[in-house]
Amino acid sequence: MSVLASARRSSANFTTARPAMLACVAAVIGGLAASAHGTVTNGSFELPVVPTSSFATFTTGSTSITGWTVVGDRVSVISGTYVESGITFNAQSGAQWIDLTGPGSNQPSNGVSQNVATTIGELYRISFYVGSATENSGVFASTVDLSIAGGPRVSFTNPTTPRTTMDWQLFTADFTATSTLTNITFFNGSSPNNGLSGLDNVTLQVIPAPGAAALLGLSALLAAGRRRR
Ligand SMILES: [Ca+2]
Repeated sequence: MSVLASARRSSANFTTARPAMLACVAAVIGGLAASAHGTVTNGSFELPVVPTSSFATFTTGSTSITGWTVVGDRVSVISGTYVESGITFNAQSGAQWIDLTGPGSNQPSNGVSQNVATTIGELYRISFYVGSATENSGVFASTVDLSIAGGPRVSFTNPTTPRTTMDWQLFTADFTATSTLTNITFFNGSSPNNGLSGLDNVTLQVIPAPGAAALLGLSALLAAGRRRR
């Protein structure tokens, strides 16, 4: 168990600590719930707002992390100003990120899951950042696993491990939707003795079909030709 994981066990569960703030967050959730087709809700893990320079832990089945359902044992949303052993565990985007290891747990089944609206037959690209750092022996190169539509877990490891801050590396995965709702689930892919599986800034975009892209290119050429004439 890592130092990071040990420290986080002492944190109070946020869901019982900040009712007023939760009410405020709920209002924001109302807006996000109507997210557009092909978008990831709360992909930057900015909700719920956790205490500055600290973190909040959410257990299995929880839907308190807006848009996501916690799977496995538990996970933590971390403030980007959280500091431990000289490392500032900064967010890649916004003020917060998520550690999928779960404090004091580190189970490979830990993660978060979301169903996104998709169009059957369309090609999508999911993009996300994996955060890594080095802290004594308990935090090292971090791995996030991704399963799309219940498919096999694919591992994404960021090998860059600074000692004073986190490095964030962008990864992408493409898939063709086979349903009007596609499940995306991120799991803790780090080894059990690693207290870090950092994830932030999950986004989804439609990749135009080759035919559509060619037509767009042709339109641009025709427009340019008209301008020259
Ligand atoms: Ca974020």
